[in-house]
Amino acid sequence: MSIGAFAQQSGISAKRLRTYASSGLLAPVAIDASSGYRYYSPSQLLEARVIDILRRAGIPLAEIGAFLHHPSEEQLQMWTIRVQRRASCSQGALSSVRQLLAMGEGSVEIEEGAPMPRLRAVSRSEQGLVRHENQDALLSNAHLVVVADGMGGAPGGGLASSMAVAITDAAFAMGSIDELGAGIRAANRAIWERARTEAGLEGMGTTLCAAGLLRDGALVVAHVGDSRAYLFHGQSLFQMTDDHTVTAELVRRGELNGDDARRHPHHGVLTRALGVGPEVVVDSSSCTVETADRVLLCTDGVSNEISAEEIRRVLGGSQDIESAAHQLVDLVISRAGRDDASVIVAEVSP
Ligand SMILES: [Mn+2]
Repeated sequence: MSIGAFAQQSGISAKRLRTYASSGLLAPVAIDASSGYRYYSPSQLLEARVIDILRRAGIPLAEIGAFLHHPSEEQLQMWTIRVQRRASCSQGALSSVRQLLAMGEGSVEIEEGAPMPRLRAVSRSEQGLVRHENQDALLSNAHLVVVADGMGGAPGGGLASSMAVAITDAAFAMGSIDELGAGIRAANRAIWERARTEAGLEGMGTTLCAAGLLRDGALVVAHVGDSRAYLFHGQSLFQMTDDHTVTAELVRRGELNGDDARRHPHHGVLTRALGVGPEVVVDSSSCTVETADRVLLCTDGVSNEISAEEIRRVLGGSQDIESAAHQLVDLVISRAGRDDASVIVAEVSP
């Protein structure tokens, strides 16, 4: 079928079909070498419909690509939770604006006695077998949890991760998601400056993953690299971060499946880290949380050894966060992982 006929049959414009193709989705079955005309097969109509419906639901094209390779009920569930959480965040924001406007000038203050949720956190970090120091750094307080996984050998790696968590902590005052992102960018610049001016520190860098509670009760997550944040709500586990690694990006584009990624020669190679350049792009997201929701931050020494399903079972099966943190790290140790392994398990409490 010509692209025009396919567009008519599928109800998707030719322009959008070209966009999908350039994103690695729904490639034409043939392209005429001389004219450049694209041809589609009628058997691609179903896939075209699925792609277009998911896109209209706000799912990024990269995630759609990975889903088409391995369609799963789990992924649909995760998207459902995400869509619900986005909607409730937006509704919350709109009703806050309504309240603020109704209260008028001078009302932009925290109500006295208004319940402000807190995080209660437990950290555990275990040194790996490869190095002589643990280069993971962790920080937790009532409103912020941060993990960072340093790289670049001693002493740079450990210094970079400690600088990253300290600067992020200093910048975050529960104000906004932008404040958290700005703190992480400030940490990036500080590490980069120090790495290029101080002897023996060149090449140091770090990942960073942070989750903070805002005054309005929203949870904001920001990260660079492959340290992860998960939200455990009800009995569902939702990964809130996408790894910035070569293989994870190939998987998101649908060019590699998860099993092959583990054996890929570039497995674990970061595409973003703090300290490697003057600027860094920070990914961030936010959601509403409820009392008893649990947040897990972990470094790749954990996520490389245990699966999301194992994490879900531990978080769902443990009485308290202390035992959850211990069980997670014990599980990693039982796999004889060679990397530093760190977790922070936090619980939202009133
Ligand atoms: Mn690591």
